[in-house]
Amino acid sequence: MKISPKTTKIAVCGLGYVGFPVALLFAKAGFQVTGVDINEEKIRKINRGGSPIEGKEPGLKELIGQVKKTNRFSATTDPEAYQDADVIIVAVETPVEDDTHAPAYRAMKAALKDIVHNLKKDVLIIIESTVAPGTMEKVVLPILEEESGLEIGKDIFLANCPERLMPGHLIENITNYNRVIGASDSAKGRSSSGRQKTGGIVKSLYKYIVKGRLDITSWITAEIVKAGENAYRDVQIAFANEMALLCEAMGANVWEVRSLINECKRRGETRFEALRQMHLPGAGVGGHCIPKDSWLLVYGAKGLIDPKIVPLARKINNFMPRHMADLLKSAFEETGKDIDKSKIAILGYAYAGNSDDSRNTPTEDLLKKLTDSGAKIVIQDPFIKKYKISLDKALKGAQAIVLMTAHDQYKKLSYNKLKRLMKSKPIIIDGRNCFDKDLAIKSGFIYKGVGNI
Ligand code: SAJ
Repeated sequence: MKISPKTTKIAVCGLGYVGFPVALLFAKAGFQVTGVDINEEKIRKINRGGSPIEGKEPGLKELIGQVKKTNRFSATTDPEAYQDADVIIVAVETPVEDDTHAPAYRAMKAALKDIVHNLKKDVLIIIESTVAPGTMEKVVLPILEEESGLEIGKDIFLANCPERLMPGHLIENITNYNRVIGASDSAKGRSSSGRQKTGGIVKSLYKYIVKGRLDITSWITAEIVKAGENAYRDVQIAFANEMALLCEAMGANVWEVRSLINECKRRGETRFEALRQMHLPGAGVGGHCIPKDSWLLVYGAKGLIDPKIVPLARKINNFMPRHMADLLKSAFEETGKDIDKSKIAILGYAYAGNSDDSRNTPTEDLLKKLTDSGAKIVIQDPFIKKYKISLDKALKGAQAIVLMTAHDQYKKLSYNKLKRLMKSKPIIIDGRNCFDKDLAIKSGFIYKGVGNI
């Protein structure tokens, strides 16, 4: 297969935070691209020139405008659109079950079924979704081969190239992040030459939108790298959160501790191994990736080994929203006021700052913890339609602020204005170090921050 914008037709399955910008970038690069998604409202919005992504996404609006002029991109709910494609990129969600943490591949399997029933020979299928190690061989390949009667590596080609992007930085991340391409030409004989052939084709395709390095390896290695890099981040964050709890217990400020730990180096030190990068403690870890990719990683080794640190990191990070509720309760005790007669303003429902993405948001875990408190809870978030109320309205008559998300809007609040809006002895529980503790206390607030009480 020779990749060229003039001849190669691309279909992108799943038009979310990954699929939508990827489809647009390939269309901008000159390819004819069809987006396929089951959500009719989203399809209508996209074909009207709109975006399914509400949060701040630098360059996305301009990119939509540029591509619209080319007529090289359209979206549909009809899986027959795959019949015309030479390359099919799959970017659907891959959550895990809440109880067992096993992969929940409903969307993935449904997408593969739609694809396999509209497949022509010599098609290249690329999985961008993050999956548990072993999924390409044990889930994706069997669905494609058994239902089509075609053979991977001979009649159709299969690779994985896990996405590496964050809401709020989508286009920049796709363009500049190095990427890993997993290619194996058949389950039977994973010949390195086969890998290079398919891997080479995928590389020649991604070169049109990715300026970062493109490394070719096997399916399983690419699966482990992606789930692993997110588990690595989760473990780093868990260490920061445990440090915060330790600092609270020992009466130190974790932010001062963190900056001094990260300064533990020689002057002018550049050697990577000598540098420390303690992550940010906070109110919890949300999003579609970090909270579940750790479980995808350990699922891959299910029954083979019993990992310790990755599940423990999940436990520590899942505890943080509950810790926010505990800080709030202890602050109320200091005021001598009853939480059940009070209004509490929760600032931030999205899982990350300046994003509209609320998947696995830590705010939900905080709400669960506060449901029996009897307090009147108001949620404010400038990016989430349901909670788009004015800050003044949210804070008027509130006894406490619980800050869960580091939106820019919350970083410039005036303490005098807050005092005017809120009840006497007002409380600030700061889950993202957005407030200045000393200034808040000087202004008459009871302030408790994660790692800084
Ligand atoms: N968080 C902390 N402390 C930190 C960093 C993050 O508490 O030091 C929290 C955030 O507030 C958020 C959650 O963790 O609730 C996840 O934040 P994130 O910055 O990791 O954002 P994601 O999940 O959108 O992006 C991650 C990134 N993975 C890595 O950096 C290894 C991104 O590169 C991946 O592409 C993305 O997962 C993904 O799609 O897998």
